[in-house]
Amino acid sequence: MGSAISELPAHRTPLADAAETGLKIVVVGGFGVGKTTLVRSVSEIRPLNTEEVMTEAGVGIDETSGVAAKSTTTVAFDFGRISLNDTMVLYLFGAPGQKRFWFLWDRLFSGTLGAVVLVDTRRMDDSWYAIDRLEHHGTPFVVAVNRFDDDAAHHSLDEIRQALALPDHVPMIDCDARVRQSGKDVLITLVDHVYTLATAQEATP
Ligand SMILES: Nc1nc2c(ncn2[C@@H]2O[C@H](COP(=O)(O)OP(=O)(O)OP(=O)(O)O)[C@@H](O)[C@H]2O)c(=O)[nH]1
Ligand SMILES: [Mg+2]
Repeated sequence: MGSAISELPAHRTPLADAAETGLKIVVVGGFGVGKTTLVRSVSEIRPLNTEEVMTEAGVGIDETSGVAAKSTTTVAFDFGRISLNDTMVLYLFGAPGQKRFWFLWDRLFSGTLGAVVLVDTRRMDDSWYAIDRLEHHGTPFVVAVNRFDDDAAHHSLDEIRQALALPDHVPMIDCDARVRQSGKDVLITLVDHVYTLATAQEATP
């Protein structure tokens, strides 16, 4: 089904007239794992970002360990759009990663078809909250490992699955959030997963 995703220019593509099914996807994960970057790289419209510059006032509050080069942070959410085919459109919501904004998450999940949990293996603990909330809501999700260049450890997906205690049925995929095709592959994995779950449910008497 993934191959149906149309190749569209990166910005300001008008929504097709035939578009009738909008599917909401959220991108969650810890602080600075690349959620905004992913929404930006795959969106076919200029994405809405609510980025604020991190200032001295955030020292001691914003957790910048491991992401020293980061200068902005999401304070509400990111919003982008990608067309799966002529009729189906994904609406992407990137969640804010910092703990002080996590109260927004539960509302963001309402009406969500599925979620991408972005993981930075250098700061794996930050992924727990996202996985916990999604399991609580019963939202289908996939785990995408955003490989940063300076991650020397380079854990395998199996090792990461074990570390996160993820059941076998949760799909995992490597990605580079900066690369459009890589981000699209993540979304295709999620949509395929949701589709498989839905057909399995239909088959159950
Ligand atoms: N090297 C490398 N840098 C990345 C990658 N993905 C994101 N970045 C950079 O990492 C920084 C953090 O990315 P963001 O997209 O702002 O992270 P976020 O998850 O939205 O952060 P919050 O909203 O503050 O939680 C940015 O400077 C990105 O350019 C990646 O795959 N590799
Ligand atoms: Mg962000």
